[in-house]
Amino acid sequence: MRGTFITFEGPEGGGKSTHVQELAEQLRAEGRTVLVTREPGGTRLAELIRGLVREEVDDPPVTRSEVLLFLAARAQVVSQVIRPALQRGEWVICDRFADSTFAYQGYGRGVDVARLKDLNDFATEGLKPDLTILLDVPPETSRARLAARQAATATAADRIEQAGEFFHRRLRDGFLELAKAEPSRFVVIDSSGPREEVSAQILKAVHDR
Ligand code: Z5A
Repeated sequence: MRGTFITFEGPEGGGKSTHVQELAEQLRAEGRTVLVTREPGGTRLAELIRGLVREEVDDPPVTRSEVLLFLAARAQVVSQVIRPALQRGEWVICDRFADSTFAYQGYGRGVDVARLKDLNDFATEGLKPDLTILLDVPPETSRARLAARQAATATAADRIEQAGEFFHRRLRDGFLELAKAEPSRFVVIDSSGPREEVSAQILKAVHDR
């Protein structure tokens, strides 16, 4: 028996972490067994990789290393966490997945997206989400939300958040292009509105599918 695999994608500050938790609670309230995980992360090794790719250092990973680090983290979480849960028939909700590699390293950093798709298939053994919710926000909203959160929590922007305006515009356009190419898998939701409205649209999209 196979479970249901839902991923959340989009630029930073789109509300993925917020809405992943809310959707999980709503589905649990309907009596479903839900496993929540995130990328990069979700296993010991993948969480270590998360720290490595985000830290601001003098010798940051070159783009090829960055790709391989994200894919190594994905291979771990897919084989140790996501596939076993799907095989148990559970619902799995993942905060970011393969489309983040295509958007950030492909559209953002300029790596050939077709090549990334091949490498990603190797890492995931071809696992694809049943539904991908793209929480779309313009870069201005993204920046404003992150600045507010950083001020509230006294934290600094990480290495990837610090990439320039042009990078962030390219990756947002990249996400929208990925969604356009696979309309049966993606639902695009404007996440710049009030949180309750976004949450209701997400639940409706899940029920509709
Ligand atoms: N990355 C990559 O390059 N390649 C890959 O293959 C993968 C990832 C898998 C992961 O960092 C980084 O790795 C990420 C992509 C890259 N790069 N960056 N930068 P992360 O997981 O820490 O970062 P994130 O995924 O971008 O998450 P985030 O910054 O925490 O954003 P979010 O999860 O989308 O949003 P949130 O935390 O739920 O909300 C942000 C704030 O906005 C928060 O204060 C909320 O209370 C507020 N919020 C949320 N919704 C609303 C609404 N509707 N109105 C007002 N305020 C709201």
